[in-house]
Amino acid sequence: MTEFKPLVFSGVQPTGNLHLGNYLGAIRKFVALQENNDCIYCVVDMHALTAQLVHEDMATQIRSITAAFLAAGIDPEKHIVFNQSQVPQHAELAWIFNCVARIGWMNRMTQFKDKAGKDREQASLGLYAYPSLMAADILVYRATHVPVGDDQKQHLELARDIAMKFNMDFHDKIVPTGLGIDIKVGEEPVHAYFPMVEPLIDGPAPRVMSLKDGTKKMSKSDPSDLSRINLMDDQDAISKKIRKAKTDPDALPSEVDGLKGRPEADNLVGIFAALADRSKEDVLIEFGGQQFSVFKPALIDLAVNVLAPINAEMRRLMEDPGHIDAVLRDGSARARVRAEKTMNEVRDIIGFVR
Ligand code: AQP
Repeated sequence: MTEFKPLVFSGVQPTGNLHLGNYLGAIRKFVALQENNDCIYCVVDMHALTAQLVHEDMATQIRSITAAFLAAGIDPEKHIVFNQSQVPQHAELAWIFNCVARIGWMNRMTQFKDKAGKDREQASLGLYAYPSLMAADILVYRATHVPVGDDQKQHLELARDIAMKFNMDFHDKIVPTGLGIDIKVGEEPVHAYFPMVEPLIDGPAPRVMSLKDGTKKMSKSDPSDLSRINLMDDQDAISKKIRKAKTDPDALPSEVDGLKGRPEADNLVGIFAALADRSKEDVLIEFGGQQFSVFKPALIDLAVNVLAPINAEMRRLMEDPGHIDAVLRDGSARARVRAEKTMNEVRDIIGFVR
């Protein structure tokens, strides 16, 4: 059975300050994966239009996410760093996927329900079709692995459904053109053009929660800035936010089971573990039985140590927007070559004349 060549793809929206959840759930994993993989990392600026059309600071936001990628340690020469709107093939494949995806599938997407809120009639068509563009982002490179936070799991399942339906519907077109390869879906071998993407969601903090409410995801759009640690926060802000983070009155347990029913404690231990590259078990061996008055200062020191160099490098990079734009132009040119190859093959499979 032929395998798809492993390729990592992921993206981040330029929709506000990057926070610790984006860093631990996504960007930190991007950095680790680049050691042994071919990687493509994208600032998904077209996705940013789905919830809000007009962004006065769009260009700055795009540069800021790019700066975060570079400051965290992503190598834009060995890998590809670019912004989505410079590679129109994403939108072209998304249209085809809009015609592959079923309305019933889209209706099940919980992120649409959350983001559209009560007034669904007023949500943009783009917000509804967001997961189809996300599938195109990944599959226009026929990427196989996608590091994301836990909140994106459902969208990746949809990307697999779209890939599978395309593979099935065009089965007799893929085989004669010789463009597909054999993959195994469960026990069944299937001749496929698009791979079944694998989400990479592991680690001790796959879903970093709000510092104010351990049952809510840490999010850029939370109106309370105290709910999140921003990558651009200085030492004082980080320290204040962790000191004010909601906790319960009990000491930390010695085992992970003891975190059940204690969402805030679980969240802070998960953050500590992810920042220190340790497991939660290991962190609790050190801090089990201790009060938050001991744990929080240790977490502050750790967070400042990890985030301060990234913060300083992001500020330095942001002073030279010309350099950031050049990185994006170069990455986009290389991404376009790969994406156009896929699109030519997709056009042939569909039967478009070219
Ligand atoms: N709280 C989180 N914990 C772990 N991972 C997270 N991610 C986002 N929030 C958390 C991951 O970060 C990557 C980029 O996310 P995005 O900016 O493209 O979209 P998002 O998930 O909509 O981010 P936000 O911050 O939550 O923004 P809003 O407030 O606009 O909804 C993704 O891999 C995501 O999983």
